[in-house]
Amino acid sequence: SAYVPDPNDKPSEKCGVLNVTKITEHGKKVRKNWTSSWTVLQGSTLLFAKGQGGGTSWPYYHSGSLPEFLLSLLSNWRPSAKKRPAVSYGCSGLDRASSFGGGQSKPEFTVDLRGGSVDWASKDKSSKKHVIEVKTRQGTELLIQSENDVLINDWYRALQDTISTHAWE
Ligand code: I3S
Repeated sequence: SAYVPDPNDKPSEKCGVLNVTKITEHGKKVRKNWTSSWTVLQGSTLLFAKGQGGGTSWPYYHSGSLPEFLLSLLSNWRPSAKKRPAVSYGCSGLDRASSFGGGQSKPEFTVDLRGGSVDWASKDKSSKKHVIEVKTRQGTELLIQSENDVLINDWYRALQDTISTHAWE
């Protein structure tokens, strides 16, 4: 039978530009590096992409050491990763082009939200307003922020929904 969209269905993905920084990686504190990032919530995965040009740069989008960065380059060159077109994830290319100046972008990093937590960040985490703190089961902590309070409230709700509907198996 043909697929009939249910008007009550929530969109399965959400995307937009947010300011983001890691604060912890593998349970270890890392230096903040606020970056404006194309952000996609797809299922239980939260993905951050560079805005323009694509590719991976060090140190701007990588809080690890140089050897770790080189390793990440290697793993990005797996044939399986190569086959995936750069535009296969995250809302439409148009959405990205209109809000982030176009160009192809590659995922910079992804986090699995299953079993994680989302909360408003306390004042000691950042001096910025509207800051969400995301903690993952893998020991990554992120701050995401927008000056737009409507937008950030939408993200807060979407992230909360994701965590409550995608259980950790
Ligand atoms: O938590 P911190 O250390 O006060 O975070 C600030 C720093 O990352 C700062 O850069 P330097 O490490 O070069 O000082 C950033 O410019 C600030 O934006 C960070 O604080 P906020 O409150 O904006 O998250």
